[in-house]
Amino acid sequence: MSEFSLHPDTQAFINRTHALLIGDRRPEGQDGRHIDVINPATGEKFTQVACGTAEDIDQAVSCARQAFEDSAWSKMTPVERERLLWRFADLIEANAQSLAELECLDNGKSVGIAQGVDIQLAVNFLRYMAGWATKIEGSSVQPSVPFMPGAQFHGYTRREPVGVVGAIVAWNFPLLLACWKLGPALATGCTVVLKPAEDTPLTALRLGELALEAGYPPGVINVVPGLGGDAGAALSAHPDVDKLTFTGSTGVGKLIGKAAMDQMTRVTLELGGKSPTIVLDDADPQEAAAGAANAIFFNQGQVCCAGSRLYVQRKLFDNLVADITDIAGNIKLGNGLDPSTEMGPLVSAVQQQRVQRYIDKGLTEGARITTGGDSQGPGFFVQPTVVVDVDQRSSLVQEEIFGPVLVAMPFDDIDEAVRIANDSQYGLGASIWSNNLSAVHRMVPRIKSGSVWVNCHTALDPSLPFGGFKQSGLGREMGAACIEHYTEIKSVLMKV
Ligand code: TXE
Repeated sequence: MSEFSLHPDTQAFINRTHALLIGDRRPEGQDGRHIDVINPATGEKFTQVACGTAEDIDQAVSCARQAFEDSAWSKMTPVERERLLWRFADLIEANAQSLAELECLDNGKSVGIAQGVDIQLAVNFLRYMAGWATKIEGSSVQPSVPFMPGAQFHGYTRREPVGVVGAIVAWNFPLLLACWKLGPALATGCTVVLKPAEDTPLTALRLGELALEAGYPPGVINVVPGLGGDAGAALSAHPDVDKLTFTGSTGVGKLIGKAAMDQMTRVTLELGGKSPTIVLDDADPQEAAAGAANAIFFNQGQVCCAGSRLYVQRKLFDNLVADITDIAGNIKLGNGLDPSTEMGPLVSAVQQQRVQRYIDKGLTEGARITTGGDSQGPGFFVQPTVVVDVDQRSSLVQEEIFGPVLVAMPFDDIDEAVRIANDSQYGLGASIWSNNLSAVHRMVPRIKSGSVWVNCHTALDPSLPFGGFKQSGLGREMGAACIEHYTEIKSVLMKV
């Protein structure tokens, strides 16, 4: 299929037919339709997967419900759940090369990034969550009930798995995002129906197979690729789903949130962003330039917390923009299967066109490009682009572009930096580049975002919760915080 050789497991996987995974069955979608899987580096179809429908979702949910109630899973001890999660993580690690190649073919990112970042983060996270399986605790209290004088009580709380989880994920980190949902669900004893994005269904299906191989009872993890408006909407409106967890656009997140509220389904939403990178004038200029470039160009800018707005204190502005322009201009674009590639294509023609439209609109509004600005093919490539002379209220600065486009603006003092950094409907991440500890500590509480990084950007650790303020979402992934989102709390009061 290309001049690059693939691991035999990757080739074998591609050559197979890709049905849905419901329990341990592999049905075709009810209406027999398929989703073409396109290699973003070439624009060519290289395989196809079954396209699940609302009826398939219904079957998967009922399978997940049965598995949730079946003693093979519901009576499994926390220690056994911990061991299973470790086994699952070990299997992912053992298959890292082929999973990384599948991610590359499906999403466009380089094999090196897929293996070293996506898969490594996923494995670390699953192992971190495995530890939580044995540490889910309630608390005991000393109740006194005023209208029952003299009575003695034993009061305590329990945390119980929320039940059947509907997980809908985006295409920018297909395997990692799926694991962010699977980890807490499996640690707490939930079951899952996972709907991957239509652009990137492969690693989700492979994860489902590896979960069965690890020893999860059939039905604990079900994978139904399908279209958002059909399978996705059916999963979000399903009355027998207890919790929805979503990563994707803010627009779709709101639809899912509304559907969830109609059924009182628990919901966590990890949505869009327009995260600021703020460079103070005492920062190490070289580190800040490399960091700011990586903050936006990593994963082709298709990162929810990408540092897409760069604010630089005026003294440093011109030099820093020149350095980033230089870095961006030297990034080697190419097929992610080529080890020398530094940046792959965007995920789809739709995304490529969307990003290009933003750049073109910016130009008509008077913005100036210091490097990049064009798309190229074959494949869905967009050059790393740096834009200056932009207005803070323009669409380039206010809207999520989700591509390798950096807008850079100067500021004069910290108050201005905080004000323009917070001048966004989003609040997912922000980074501050400075060696002035006191300035950093004064800024951190004033930044309205779920994560603040200092002298780094998009640095993730499983123990730190990740999620958004404002329109960037509801709830948190990772850390102890996510356990709360996958459990219900029950209060027990016993008169003794
Ligand atoms: O996302 P969608 P799209 C942003 C980014 C990007 C834009 C469009 O700006 O350019 O969104 O991307 C499923 N009910 N982000 O259209 O539609 C869909 O099948 C239920 C940022 O690809 O949000 C897929 O599985 N589900 C974001 C998932 O939602 C529905 C990452 C995400 O797709 C649905 C991705 C519906 N009605 C895009 N419609 C981030 N910040 O990480 C779609 N889906």
